[in-house]
Parts: sequence; structure tokens; C-alpha cells
Amino acid sequence: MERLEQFIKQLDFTVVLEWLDKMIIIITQLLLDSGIDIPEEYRPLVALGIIYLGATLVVLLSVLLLLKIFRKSKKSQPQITPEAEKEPEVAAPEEQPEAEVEETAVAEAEVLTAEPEPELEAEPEIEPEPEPTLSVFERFKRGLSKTQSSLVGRVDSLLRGKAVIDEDLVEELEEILITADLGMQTTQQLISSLEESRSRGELESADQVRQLLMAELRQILQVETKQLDVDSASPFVIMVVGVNGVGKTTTIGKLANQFAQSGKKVILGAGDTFRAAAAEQLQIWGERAGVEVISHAEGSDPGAVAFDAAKAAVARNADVLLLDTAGRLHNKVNLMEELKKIRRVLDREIPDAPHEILLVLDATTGQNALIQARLFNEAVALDGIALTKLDGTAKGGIVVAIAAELNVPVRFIGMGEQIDDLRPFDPEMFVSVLFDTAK
Ligand SMILES: Nc1nc2c(ncn2[C@@H]2O[C@H](COP(=O)(O)OP(=O)(O)OP(=O)(O)O)[C@@H](O)[C@H]2O)c(=O)[nH]1
Ligand SMILES: [Mg+2]
Repeated sequence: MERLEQFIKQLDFTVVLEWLDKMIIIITQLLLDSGIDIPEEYRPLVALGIIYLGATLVVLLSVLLLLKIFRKSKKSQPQITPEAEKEPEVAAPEEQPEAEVEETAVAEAEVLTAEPEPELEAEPEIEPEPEPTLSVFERFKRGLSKTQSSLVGRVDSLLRGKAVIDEDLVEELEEILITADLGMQTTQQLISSLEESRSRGELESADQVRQLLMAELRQILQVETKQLDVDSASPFVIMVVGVNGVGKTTTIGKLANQFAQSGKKVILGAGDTFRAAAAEQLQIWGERAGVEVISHAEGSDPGAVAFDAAKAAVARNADVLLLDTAGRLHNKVNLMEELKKIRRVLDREIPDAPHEILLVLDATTGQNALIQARLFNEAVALDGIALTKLDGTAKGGIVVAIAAELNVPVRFIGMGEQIDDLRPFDPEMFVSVLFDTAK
């Protein structure tokens, strides 16, 4: 206290007062010069007010300036952060808009007498980095999550808390299997097995029902046919067929990338000369996979593309030729006849070609996919099936229906639009993922 009193006593306010006085005179003079006449007695007050306002303004401006400097230095900070922290900024632009197409649940009749459809946009340019942390099992699990809940999820909630497996429960199971797109035939087969086990007294717990379903599904999915072995011929010719919009071109792009990655020389043939921009779309995929694309002008003969692509594949010593085809043609042209013609052209140029006729089916179309598979199989004898868009559908049960009814193996499943979203179909893993039993 004493020290403070001493300090105040020592203060010399006369300097401050003198300075203020000078300021008041200057401000008053300035006001008079600019024609503002203020009564004498108020002049010091107004001058003091102006000094106060000026001082406040200076303080405010200083604060704003400081804030600006502070923000600037914060913005420039990432430049000196370590690499790892910069990554999200670099990765963000790689999220690209997806090319959208209309729904393509095309029925049997529509396949043959199809109208020209709206154009597809070009394919996405850059794919995001694959997530390295996910195991193959986890990726399957994520891709099949909707199918899992529509099939096994519902079976599990039906079985939950059930002490007895009676006729009513089996009936309810039947309904679940049908609505999960397993198809009539497959459902009947599964239900008869369940009934048989029940009559033998072997079906007394929920777990036994699960085990039996798993065993039956595994057996149905094991289609005994020749494997897809691209080393068995050179060039190995894969002709890709399917109705419009199912994912033929995308699947070809993904396959081309996989083959090229494994060191094979790949050539693509743009056999879809009907749809506008189809060749360009394939060209983009070709660039992404780093492989050559043989194409002709829009509207030209697809047989001629097949011929040129086969010639190029032989001349360039290619290991694999992947030929795209149209999913729709002009009204009067028969799609199946056109495919047969392309097949003949390939066979003339390369012995036994095409070595694989791969049908692409869109899983989201459910039972329609099964109808398409029957139709194409009758017309051109399919060797394998690629089932796309499993990621966006609860109708993945269609895999089982296809295997059971057609005896044509599902070779690949598509679980996304990106280049590495096509996976070989593994029946064992499929069942494990659905029943969530594998680690
Ligand atoms: N979510 C998802 N989308 C897919 C998958 N496969 C293809 N697509 C998308 O399906 C759309 C159609 O694919 P395309 O490859 O152009 O189909 P297409 O059979 O060649 O069609 P057309 O040339 O018209 O006969 C595109 O937007 C693809 O990105 C998949 O496995 N999952
Ligand atoms: Mg296409």
C-alpha cells in the first residue's frame, strides 16, 4: 500500500496534461478550419471525445491486424507438417463423381427388341486408393452386408429364442429364402433338406438349422466346370456379353487391369459399336489399365471390330483379348444373332476362340438376372458369369439361384465401381461371410 502511494506521489501528470492540452488546441483548430463551429466551453470536451474515439479505433485496428497475422501463420502451417499429415489433402480430389446410368432391369423380351437407350457418361477417371487396412474377408463382408442382413440376418432373428423347430418355423424360413432371391427351385431344395433332417430328428436347435443351410449352400455353389485358365491359349479370347448397363465395360476394364498387373499383354476390342461413346468409355478403361484398345467408328459392324481385334492380338503376341459387345441393338437386329456372328468371326481368326464367353449380370435386378442368364446360355453357351453391383443390393442370394439352376460358374463378383472392386468368386468365403463364421 505504502509503495503504491509513493509511486502515485512520484507521478508527474503535468506532462500528460500539457500533451492533452496541445492535442485539444490542434483538434479545435482543425474543427474550426473545416468549418465546424463549436461553442467555446464545449471545445475541450469535443476534442477529448475525438481523442478517445481515435484511441479506441487504433486499439481495434491493432487487434484486427494481430488476428490477421495469427490466421495467416496458421494457414501456412501444413507446409511444414510431416508427409503423413498432408495425405488427406492430396487424396480428397481423387473422390470422383460416378458415371450414372438408368436402372437396367431388362426383361427377356426387352433384351431382344430394345430401343436405343440414353447415353452413358464416360467412366470415372481416377480411383481412390484401396483401403489397405481391410482384409479380403472384410471387403467381402462390407460388399455383401445388405445381402447378409436380408438373408442370414432375417434367418437369425427368426431362430432367436426358438426352442423347437416346427413346421411353422420352416414355412417362415421358406418365405425368407424366396424373398432373398434364392429362387423357387433352390428354396424348395433347401426346404426339403430341412424337412428331411427334421423328420430324422436331426433338426432340434437353431444352430443345427444354420449348419444345415451353410452346408447346403456350399454344395450348391460348388459348380463343377472348367476353370478360367488364360494360360491355356494364346491369345486367350474372352467375349463379354450381357444386356445394357449391367457392367460389361466396367468389368472388362477391371479384368484388363488385373491381367496387365499380373504381367500379361492385354488387348481390348470395342465391339459395342451401337451405343454412343461406348468405345470412348472402353478407351478410358484401356488407358487406366495401360492396355491397347482396338475400335471402329460408332455404328460400324461389330464383326469387323472382332476381326481386327483378333488380328491385332495375334500380330502383337497378346496373352489375352477381351472383347466388349453391345447390350442393345436397333429394333430389328437380333442381339443373339449378332453375338453368334461375332463368335464365328473370332473362331475363324483364332482356333477355339472365344475361349470364354462371360456373361455379365447385374445383381440388383434379382430374378431378372436369372432370366437373362437362361436366355444367353441357350443362345451362346456361357462359360462363366460375372455378377456385378453386389455392393448395392440385398439380392445377392441370386448367386445361389444361378449356380443351382444353370450350372454355369459365377467367376467374378463386382462389389463397387473402382478398378480393384472385381474379385474372383469364392463360394467358401461367400458362405462364411453371409454366416459370419470366418475370422
Ligand atoms: N456399384 C457398382 N457399380 C458398378 C459395378 N460394375 C459396374 N458398375 C456401374 O454400372 C454402370 C454401368 O456399367 P457399364 O460397364 O457401362 O455397363 P455396360 O454393360 O457396359 O453398359 P452398356 O455399354 O450400356 O451395355 C456404371 O456406372 C458402372 O460404374 C459394381 O460392381 N458395383
Ligand atoms: Mg458397355
